[in-house]
Amino acid sequence: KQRLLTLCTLALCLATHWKDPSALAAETTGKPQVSRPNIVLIYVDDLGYGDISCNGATLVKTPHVDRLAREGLNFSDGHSPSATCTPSRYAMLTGEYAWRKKGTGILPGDAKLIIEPGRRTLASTLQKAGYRTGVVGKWHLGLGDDKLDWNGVIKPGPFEVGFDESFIMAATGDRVPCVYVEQDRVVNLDPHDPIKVQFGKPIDPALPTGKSHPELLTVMKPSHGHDMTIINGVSRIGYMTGGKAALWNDQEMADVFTSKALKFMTDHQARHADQPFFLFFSLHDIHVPRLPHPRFVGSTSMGPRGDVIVEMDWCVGQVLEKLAALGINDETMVIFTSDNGPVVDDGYKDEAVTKLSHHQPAGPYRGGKYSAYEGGTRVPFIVRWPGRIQPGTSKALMCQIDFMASLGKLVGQPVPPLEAYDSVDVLPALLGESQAGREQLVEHSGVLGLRAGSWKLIEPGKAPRVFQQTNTETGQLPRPRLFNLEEDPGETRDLAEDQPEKVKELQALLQKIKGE
Ligand code: NG6
Ligand code: CA
Repeated sequence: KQRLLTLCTLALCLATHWKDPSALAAETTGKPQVSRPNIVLIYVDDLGYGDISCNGATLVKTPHVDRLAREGLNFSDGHSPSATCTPSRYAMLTGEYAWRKKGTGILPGDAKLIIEPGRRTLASTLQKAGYRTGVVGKWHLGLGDDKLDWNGVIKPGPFEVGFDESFIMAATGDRVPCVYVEQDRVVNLDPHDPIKVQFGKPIDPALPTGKSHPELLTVMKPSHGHDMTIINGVSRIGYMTGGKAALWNDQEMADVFTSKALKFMTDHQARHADQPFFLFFSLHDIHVPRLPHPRFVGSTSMGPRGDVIVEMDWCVGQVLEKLAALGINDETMVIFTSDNGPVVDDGYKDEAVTKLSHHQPAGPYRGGKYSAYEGGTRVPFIVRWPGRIQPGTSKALMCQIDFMASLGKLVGQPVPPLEAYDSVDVLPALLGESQAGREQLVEHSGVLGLRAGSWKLIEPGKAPRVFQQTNTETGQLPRPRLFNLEEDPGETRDLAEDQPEKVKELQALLQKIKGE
């Protein structure tokens, strides 16, 4: 009898505590419950924590992003998985830290796809839950295999890793090939003018490059690197010949990507409104070369770097306007974040340094893109879902690598832990129902850093104190470093010498996570 009573009490407990969280939200907000919202992931390139006005910027205004923050949850401790692009995207899409896998560093433009076809990804997880999925914008995860021919079918690519639709650029704006790839083909390719792409050595040494013919660089000149094939008056990384009719127009890129993103949503609502959609809208802005559309030129005092922030904000505004026009605001989760921290001079003479003034791209944090300091990975991180998420701010420790486990949980497709090894279900924090995010997070740049509680350990590294070309403080020293971010968010006081026990403890934890 006693046993029965215990069982009953237990059942009662479960019944009251295991309430469907979405039902709870519906009770509190009075709005209809949706457990499979549309998801728009706006992934900005190289945007720093402090580059948006809702996070303190004053020399540039970002009204549309600010609106997202006002109507959604603005996280102050949200991270990209890495301090550069390819590893961040790899980790976000696979749920596996990129440093676990060789070949996931910044990729050249002719790299083969680094995610194994058929492998579970964020996109394929959502597909399994009945979503139609699309990617628009920067890819930078490699395309094809050893036999890749840019003039034929480009495969494997987004289709093989969970996307139904795709309109992308292969790598970055500053490297070849400078063409768009729609579904699995180069857009506007003239078969009589085939494309050739090569990295390392020139395809035809007689052709002018940024290095040999700087007088041909009529639009923008490099400050370091970026002195190879000239396209649209800008020299790039790598060599490319042919494909003249297919070349993109840099100043129109934001418009092109935005129109494709809007079209994906409009078409979806017209043809598949019974299904939810996932749109990975991966902007080229605010990466170099920073060449905004003429209508944004001069919109800030900061030169092109400021102007492309305004352009990026316009892209966000277009998405929000479209969601409203389609009447799907309430049932759409918009995630706004960036693939790594900010950089000022990333290889072109674009006045970013001279016109920076008192703007702080990383906000109160030290370092930026490429750095082990917080500025490397602590990025804008905003989630809006009017039907479900209460507006506010959150200090929870968050990382994009957790989208897979968290969103999988949300949409009823929990991800088997071994298929997204490092992805943690932090759904309650993502929805603002809890202030507890990750217990620990490995930050990745040239070295690893470990966040645990208020502590941060940076592994010893061999890099110089500052990367001269980009003027980035690397955060690396030949010995471990320790900071208490609660008291010292700017990482100004290294406590490693004072607290050797703490260093040891965190080192042991990091070894364990690394599997060593
Ligand atoms: C670096 C480039 C930099 C940028 C970066 C990738 C040079 C000297 N620097 O190698 O300009 O393109 O790669 O940026 O070539 S990321 O955001 O895609 O990671
Ligand atoms: Ca980037």
